[in-house]
Amino acid sequence: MIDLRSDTITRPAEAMRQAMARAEVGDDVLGDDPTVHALEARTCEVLGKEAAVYMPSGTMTNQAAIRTWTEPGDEIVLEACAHSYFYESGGPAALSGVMCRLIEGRRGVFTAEQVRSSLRPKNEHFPRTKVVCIENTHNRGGGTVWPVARMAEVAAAAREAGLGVHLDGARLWNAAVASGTSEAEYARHADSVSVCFSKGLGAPVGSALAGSAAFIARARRFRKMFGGGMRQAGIVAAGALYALEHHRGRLAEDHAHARRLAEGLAGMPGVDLDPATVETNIVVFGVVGRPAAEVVAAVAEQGVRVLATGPQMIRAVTHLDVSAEDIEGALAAFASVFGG
Ligand code: TLP
Repeated sequence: MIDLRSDTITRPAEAMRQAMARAEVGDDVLGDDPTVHALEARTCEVLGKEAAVYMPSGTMTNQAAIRTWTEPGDEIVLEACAHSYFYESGGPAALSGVMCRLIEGRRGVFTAEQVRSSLRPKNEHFPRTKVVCIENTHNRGGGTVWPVARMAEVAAAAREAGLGVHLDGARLWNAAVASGTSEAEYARHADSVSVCFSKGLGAPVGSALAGSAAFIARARRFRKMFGGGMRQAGIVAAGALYALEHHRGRLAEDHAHARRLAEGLAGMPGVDLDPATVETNIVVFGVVGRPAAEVVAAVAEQGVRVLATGPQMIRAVTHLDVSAEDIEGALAAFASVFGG
């Protein structure tokens, strides 16, 4: 099987498993786990933030951040296809009781002007808007990288209006490698940042939320409330720490594989894809004249797994466990299905 459904599917290799097996542990809810502390400290360094907290998933870091920024009845501003809105099971409504004000981005990226025009004056009729959320890279946008200048403009518009900025940086590592802008440089334009160790970095479990000490202290309470306080979490944190130290540098390889996949696919009849839109490890393409689900089933029969992300839309994601030969294998399977 060549599994391109997501970069979440990687399994820890031997060296990572060794690091996990050797990890020193303690009860993290009681603040005693040295490996979790080390991961949180290293995450702060990489992001240039004061404090960080380890959590089981990216969904939890995003939702805990939203809850930390708001009170029920408040409003958050997000892109219309943002993961926190689109793929987190209605979390903002259920867990924070907030309204979502949506902005239509261009492949997930929006402008400062769009932020300004979505805001309303302070008045008792309106919900209190608290935070603008940015997703970099943008998943449904197709792994889109935010130029740091655009992020700075959007952050300035948010701050002018007294709003916070939350960055869903589940794939910030990919954005940093693709753009040459460091994670810390991006994170400077956000007050809270969520990063994930179990996507491109290939760890089995976990994300971190970073920000000011006061923000993270409040977020810790919501981690506990949402059931994310883990005990001897050092075992999994060690995998995350290993990933952070060893797997960031190799992401360019995943991006090259995605580009090769996109170039191959773009030449096939029935595929709607401009390879220039593929900036990182996510390839999103349209299928013309037949349902995406049918194409997904047909390539699965040939040992290639991808996801239908819309009636006519397919997503393929490259990662640590995909080789250059796998990409050629996937292209051969697609060619036989599309008749390229
Ligand atoms: N994305 C998953 C699915 O949920 C769609 C994937 O396969 O890409 N932020 C972003 C930008 C994400 O892409 C994801 C996961 C999350 C947050 C949530 O992370 P987890 O899966 O750890 O809850």
